Amino acid sequence: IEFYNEGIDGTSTKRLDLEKHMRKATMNECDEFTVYFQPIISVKGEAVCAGAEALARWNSATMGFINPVDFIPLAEYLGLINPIGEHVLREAAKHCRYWNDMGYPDYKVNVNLSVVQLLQNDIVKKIKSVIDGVGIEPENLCLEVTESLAINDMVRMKRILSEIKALGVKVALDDFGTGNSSLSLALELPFDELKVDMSFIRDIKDKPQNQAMVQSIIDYAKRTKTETCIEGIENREVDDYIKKFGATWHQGYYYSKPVPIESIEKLIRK
Ligand code: G
Ligand code: MN
Repeated sequence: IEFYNEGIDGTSTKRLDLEKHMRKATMNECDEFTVYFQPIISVKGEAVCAGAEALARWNSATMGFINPVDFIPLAEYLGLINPIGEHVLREAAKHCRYWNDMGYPDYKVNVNLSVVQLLQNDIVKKIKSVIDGVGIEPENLCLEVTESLAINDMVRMKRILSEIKALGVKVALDDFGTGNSSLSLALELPFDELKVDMSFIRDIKDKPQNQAMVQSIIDYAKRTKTETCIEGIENREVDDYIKKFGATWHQGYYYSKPVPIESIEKLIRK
């Protein structure tokens, strides 16, 4: 006996629709996928914008504006994250090169890289071709990866990340502190930057455990000459409070939500 309800049909039709339109969008040079930017603030001295994290958005001609949580997992499953991710990487690098040429030579751009992209045999070649094609300084590009790496072959991941770093590109461990193996992963792989997950930050003022954990992560990073970025800062109170931890960068809605290119240019010129 099989049970049927309208919900099953509804979701599978919607998923098929999404899939159909996503395939079509990737065949059209991915131009429906735009890049939003969220500023990353250097807090070592006076707070100044140091660059931005690039975040993909899908502005579908037929389905409207679709958020990453609703299309990235499917794009990963279908392998379409490869062309989409490469498009996002190229666009982000182009904008960064532009900022660098316009008098901000140290501005950097952080781009999220899915583990599906990292598993492509020619990923290092692809990254190199973006850097060379766009002409961005490799050290102004930072690729963010997550712990989902760990479920794959560690030896292979170590080799790929080392090859990426050999291009001069920086590598960050995103959402650090969540998942099972983040500490061992940080020890095992050569990261330049740890991004402290926003779940530690939300109620940090009332949670001594969170304070201890964030301070420990930053102390560890300092000892190992790794940079740190605290994510998910939503208000001034938290921003002021966490300054004492001494991270390299702060990021979050308090400074700005992810915004389209025109808006980020106004923010970074301040
Ligand atoms: O996994 P990663 O850290 O790349 O995720 C970034 C996501 O976090 C983006 O979708 C962005 O919109 C969201 N984000 C960025 N800053 C904040 C914040 O201050 N609060 C919340 N709730 N979400 C944020
Ligand atoms: Mn990220």
